[in-house]
Amino acid sequence: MGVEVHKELLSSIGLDVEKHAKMMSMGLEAYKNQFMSQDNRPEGMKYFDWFMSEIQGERIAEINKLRAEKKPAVGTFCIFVPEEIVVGAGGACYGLCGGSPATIADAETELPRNICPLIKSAHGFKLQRTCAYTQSSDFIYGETTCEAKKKTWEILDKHHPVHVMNIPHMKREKDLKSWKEEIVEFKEHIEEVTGKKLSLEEMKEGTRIVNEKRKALLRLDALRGMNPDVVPISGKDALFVTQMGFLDDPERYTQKVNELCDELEKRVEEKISVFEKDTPRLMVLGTPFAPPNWKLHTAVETTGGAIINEESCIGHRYYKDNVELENVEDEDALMENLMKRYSQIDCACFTPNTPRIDKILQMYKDRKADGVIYYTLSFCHTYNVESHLVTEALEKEGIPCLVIESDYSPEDAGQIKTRVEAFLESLTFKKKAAAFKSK
Ligand code: BJ8
Repeated sequence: MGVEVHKELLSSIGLDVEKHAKMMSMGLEAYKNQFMSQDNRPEGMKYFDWFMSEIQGERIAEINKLRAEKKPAVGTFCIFVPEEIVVGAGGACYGLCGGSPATIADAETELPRNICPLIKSAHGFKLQRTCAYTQSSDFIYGETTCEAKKKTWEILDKHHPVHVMNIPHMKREKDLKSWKEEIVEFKEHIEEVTGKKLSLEEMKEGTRIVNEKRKALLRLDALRGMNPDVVPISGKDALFVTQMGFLDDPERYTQKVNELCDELEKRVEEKISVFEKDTPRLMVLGTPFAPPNWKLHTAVETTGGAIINEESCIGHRYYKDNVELENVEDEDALMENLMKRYSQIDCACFTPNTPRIDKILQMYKDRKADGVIYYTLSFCHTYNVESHLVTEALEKEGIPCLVIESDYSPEDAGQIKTRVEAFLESLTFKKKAAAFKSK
């Protein structure tokens, strides 16, 4: 199994097979060291370990089988993609590689140095032809969320077809109206790719499947973060499970996440925690963690902290809302409900974006967290600027916060660890002082 078995297929989609194999073996090694070495992992992680070994092998074969049946394959870097429509058409909608420093130097031959590493990494994967997902895509879904992304699509389109959806930056009535039109246009684009009209029933079925996936993830989120005395799974494992939700077949994935959650429920009942009692519980806020970006989670959880939630697009922002299906009798009603669901995403590209701040404060209280880390990728202006408003609100509530800006290079890993260490120490001190006071 793995990439070796699928060498012929990988080369037929234009992948640089040799370079790809080297990168995969490094990725698998990193996974082994950082994930499989953790103690007391839930049994249910075995499926995800297997999936990691087949991430660019068996799963790519599945996607290409769908393509051979004229089903769409759509790659994306953003959660604004109406994946329900792709799934409804029987296709695959997945996140593309964009979390590795190994492709950045190549990307910088076409893109400026001082833009966010996610965009450069993704662009570099296309230039190097080392992401089997990108190579398998009928088209890449682009959106107009940030300046760097929307200009990169014009350059990326020279190498691979890109369909750009205009995401408004405000949520007034006229903006929402145009958003709905964009979703209709996306659906028409899928129909062009497949050469077949999509029925309402197909789209409703796609919506049902994706709703179930998000429900399973929300269940995982609650199990890992809402029980103050027990953390039944490490933050790193929970992050990895969430990351794989952007790649795996949605129905199989939902089943596996629910199986994992059944096991975690038992662990909570039996008080089986992967962290010692009184380990500081941290929420992470900010920009997405595209795999293999595990730097922050590794730093926190090898330093004595537990990450109990990601307020991020590879995290709570992705699965917090579902699409209403009740009483949907025609296509217009479904498009309206899709628009309503997607416009609840509180990405920092919107102005104003106050619901995000209210949500963060509520999440903090619900999870009885001890502190937060506001994480932004370097040169992500929207999240970086918004951190001012978020930290101001946190400060008012007396919530301890550490702000970290980082890229994908391993160079600042030591420095991050030191800052996290100092932060955790201050939280532990605070906790002890509070316990002493209440005696
Ligand atoms: S909905 S957060 S996935 S846009 S980190 S590329 S914003 S400069 S990833 Fe995002 Fe969609 Fe919003 Fe989520 Fe630009 Fe910032 Fe880079 Fe970003």
